[in-house]
Amino acid sequence: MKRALITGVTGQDGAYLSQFLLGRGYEVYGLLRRSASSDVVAERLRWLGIQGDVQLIDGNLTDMSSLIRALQEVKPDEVYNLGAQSFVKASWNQPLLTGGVTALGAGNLLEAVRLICPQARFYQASSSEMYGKIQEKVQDENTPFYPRSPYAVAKLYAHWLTVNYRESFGLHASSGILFNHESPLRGIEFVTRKITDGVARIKLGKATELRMGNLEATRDWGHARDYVQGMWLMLQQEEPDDYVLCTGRTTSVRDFCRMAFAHVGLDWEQYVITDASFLRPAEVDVLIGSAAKAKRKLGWVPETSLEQMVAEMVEADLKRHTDRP
Ligand code: NDP
Ligand code: GDR
Repeated sequence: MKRALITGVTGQDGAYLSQFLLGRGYEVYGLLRRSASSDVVAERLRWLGIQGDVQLIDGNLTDMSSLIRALQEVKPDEVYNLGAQSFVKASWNQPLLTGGVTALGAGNLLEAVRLICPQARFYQASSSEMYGKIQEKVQDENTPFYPRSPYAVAKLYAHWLTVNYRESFGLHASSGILFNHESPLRGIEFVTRKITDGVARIKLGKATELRMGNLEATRDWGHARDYVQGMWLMLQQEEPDDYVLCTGRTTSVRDFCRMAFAHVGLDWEQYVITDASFLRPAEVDVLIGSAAKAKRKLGWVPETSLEQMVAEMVEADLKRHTDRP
């Protein structure tokens, strides 16, 4: 039986990846950072009905000793580094914490893997945010990076360190440059979930408006369930490498609003209000990727359409608000 250690196991991707790996017969271990709200910490694993199947180990990406201990205990075949301060907007308010967790945390983990279990295969959660200020119409593995936030700068450090540890020490370390992916388990602060939650509240009479930032930004949105399979596929290859995962379709925040409100028969323009407090000091205007390499080498293609995902997310939020009045 293979053993996997996942950092960020309590997040959206950690939950879906755990479910996927358990389905493949893996023993799944997740790094859990200490929190005062420990009752809600495994909420996403609970949502998927797998909270009892994932073995949680205390640790923090900023505490190298805890990573060493976790690796010694688990002896993993595969390590997935999904842990991060992942909310772009918050990274301007907490740039150093973001660097500490998202950049140096990855460094801590790579170094711990090198020392404790250099045979383990390593996955780094890189991001399309690294492209930032777009210089090419469609982004792929060869597109130059131009990060536009402290978060993206931190991700770039972790990305290059992953490449460097592969080239310097021969680690089987791969980096997935993933474009935005969403689901009913997406954090509420991210735009898609904020919208579907807002739609559900308005539909059920619990709110009358939805305050939003930049409606013109466009993103290449896929479903997290599809993307975690791509992560796993990267680690099954003989040679480590870097891969873009995306859908190849871009949609504006405005159109996402339109689709989500339309799903419950409402006109978004009656409810959405723009509010400058949700704007960012610097914006990533457009993202649209090409996953041609992942398709060719991994046989990976996303299965869920944007329309299906919007419907799934709105329905899940309607249910949440109906179940919890
Ligand atoms: P989430 O924000 O949902 O999850 C982040 C996870 O990181 C949580 O489990 C969180 O734990 C954990 N974490 C935060 N700080 C630490 C720390 N100091 N030590 C250990 N763990 C920590 O992110 P997603 O699931 O959406 O994304 C997974 C990864 O993929 C992230 O690295 C993200 O930056 C990256 N990514 C995401 C994309 C997306 O569209 N979703 C696209 C590209 C990259 P806790 O529950 O305690 O807060
Ligand atoms: P992003 O995701 O920054 O792309 O990072 P987010 O959903 O936060 O923003 C997407 C776009 O929507 C615009 N926007 C708003 N965003 C939020 N959160 N709230 C609003 O009210 C709002 N109004 C408009 C934003 O300005 C932006 O243009 C996500 C994270 O998961 C990262 O960790 C990951 O690396 C990237 O996706 C790929």
